Amino acid sequence: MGPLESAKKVAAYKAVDEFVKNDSVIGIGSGSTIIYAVHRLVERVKEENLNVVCIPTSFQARQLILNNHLILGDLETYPKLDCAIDGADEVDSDMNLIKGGGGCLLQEKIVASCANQFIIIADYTKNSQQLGEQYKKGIPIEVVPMAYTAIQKRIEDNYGGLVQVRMALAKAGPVITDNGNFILDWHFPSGLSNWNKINTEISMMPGVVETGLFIKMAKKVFFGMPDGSVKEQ
Ligand code: ABF
Repeated sequence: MGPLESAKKVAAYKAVDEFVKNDSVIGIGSGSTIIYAVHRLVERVKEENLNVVCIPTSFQARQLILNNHLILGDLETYPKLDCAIDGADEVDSDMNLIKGGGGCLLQEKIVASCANQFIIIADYTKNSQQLGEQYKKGIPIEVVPMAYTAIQKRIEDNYGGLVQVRMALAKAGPVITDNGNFILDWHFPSGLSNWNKINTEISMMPGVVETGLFIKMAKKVFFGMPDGSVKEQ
């Protein structure tokens, strides 16, 4: 296993060991780092006979839960979670996150908002002073398809930068989210900092379903470091 994968693994294992308790309801995020968290959860369920209900944040997370024979729940039955564990694309020094590189931001944010504790697991490449310092793919914004051009132009006019529709791999058409929407990726100009205000303004634009800006939602971030240690923020 290379240093990046090892870093994801140590962060995920530490988060699961610290935050998952018996008789709890846990949100399961999306991406590659969460896979290690699920592996650790499976180990603990077997070793400690833990009773844990898992709430998915995406089709991928649902498959992960089912394939690992964990207990699958949903927000209708469990609207209050003890904890949600998820990855991130970037974390700044104020605990602002960019999420949604994998396209699952909407359900991730809904599940995180229902959790008493929202915990982020990430490798060292996600650790930034300011958003945009490490992550170069922009801020994902999930939009209703008919509104995408209007929102694209409004964001560019209001804040600058470039807003692109996320295209499927073969570029045959736009990526469609688990919720039937498009994703815009906003390559924002440097120098922006008032993310709380910007997030509120963009969220208010008709047709915007959700942004990939997670502002001060995370209680704790575990960064796996290249030397095998875990840095906590
Ligand atoms: C999800 O997966 C996202 O919000 C984020 O885009 C991504 C992180 O993936 P990885 O763990 O593969 O870096 O949590």
